[in-house]
Amino acid sequence: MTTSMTAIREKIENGQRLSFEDGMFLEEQADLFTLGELANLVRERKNGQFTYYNVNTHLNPTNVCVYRCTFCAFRADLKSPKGYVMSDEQILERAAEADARGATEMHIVGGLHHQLPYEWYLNVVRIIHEHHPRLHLKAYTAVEWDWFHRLTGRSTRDLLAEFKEAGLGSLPGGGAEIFHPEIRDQICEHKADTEAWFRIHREAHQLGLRSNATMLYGHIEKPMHRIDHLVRLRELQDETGGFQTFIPLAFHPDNTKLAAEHKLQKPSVLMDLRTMAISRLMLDNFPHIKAYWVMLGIKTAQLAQHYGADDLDGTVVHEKIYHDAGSDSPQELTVAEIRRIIEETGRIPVERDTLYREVKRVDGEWIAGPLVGAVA
Ligand code: V47
Ligand code: SF4
Repeated sequence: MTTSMTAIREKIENGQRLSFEDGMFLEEQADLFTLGELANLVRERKNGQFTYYNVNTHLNPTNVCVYRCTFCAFRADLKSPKGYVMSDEQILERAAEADARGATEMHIVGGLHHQLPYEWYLNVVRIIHEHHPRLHLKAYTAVEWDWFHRLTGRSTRDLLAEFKEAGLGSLPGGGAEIFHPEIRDQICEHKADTEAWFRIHREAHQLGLRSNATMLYGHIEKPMHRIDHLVRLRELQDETGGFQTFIPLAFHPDNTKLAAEHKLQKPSVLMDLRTMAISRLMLDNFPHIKAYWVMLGIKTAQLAQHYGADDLDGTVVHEKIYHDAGSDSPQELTVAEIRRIIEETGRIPVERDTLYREVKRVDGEWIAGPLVGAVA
């Protein structure tokens, strides 16, 4: 073991922050087992033996999108036969189905349609909240909020406040991709830039809305772009404390321009686990790290529970973004399956709601209370 690894280990054991250079060392020189051991130490310090999941569903109200992110297999052109826009009836049917199944959360994201007005997106949240107030609406990424600003000329703070009134519960972590301009300009040139992404999450936190953060890895980015991404997130978290979970998203290459142009394959399981562990180690102020099973596959998501992750996401019904890009994970998991998957890893399954309160179920009803575990 080199001096630098010894110094890094000492910092982690003493709960001290790792520097950018430490992160680069971990990326370039640490072996997988050491990364796993150290990430697990932090994971157990923060969340004990618990692994969290929720009962949720996805809603992608439209896939028609003005942007052309080169990694995206989900979007459709305005006139494409693949394009769709859901009607109010279809949206409410999905929400009713979720509510009847006992879902606590709807995760709502989609394309930025060429012709739909701002009010259409607001209406999605408003009608679901009016008919199903128990569903927590985790809706619209920073890219969508930036688009609403472009549509209306209004400030994103004002728009977030209006949506909060209409029933918005929190923001998902998408649209982050890779913040460093060397990469961002190549994979999603026109959509919300890094500054806008951070400003919108800061505003959401200041309005009392929690949010998540993601990183799309395993394509053309280099280690320094990943570490830069994590350090930037850590800085906003120092300022607001509003992030709940970080979700590393592995690039899925099928049907994407990015993979075709650069001849890219799916990242290996080794890269998935290394990225999970390094994220846990660098993001010392994030309470949770999520191994999103839809993206990683169930086996890697299980392994990840020993490489820093403490969350699996949810039952996830109707997922489209990853399945369009070649994910061979199932469309949904039952609660019994998700609990078994967690128990097989030796962890204790805990159902949480979106805000990480523990969910208790009695006779088909549920209530959310304080979280078990030692979240620091
Ligand atoms: O921003 C799109 C990614 C994100 C591909 O907040 C792709 O709890 C890989 O952010 N290969 C949207 N990734 C999904 C997202 C998310 C997922 C789960 C939980 C949460 C949360 C948020 O999906 C996009 C983009 O980074 N993405 N296409 C692809 N081919
Ligand atoms: Fe549009 Fe989102 Fe796909 Fe980019 S990732 S093309 S913004 S749907």
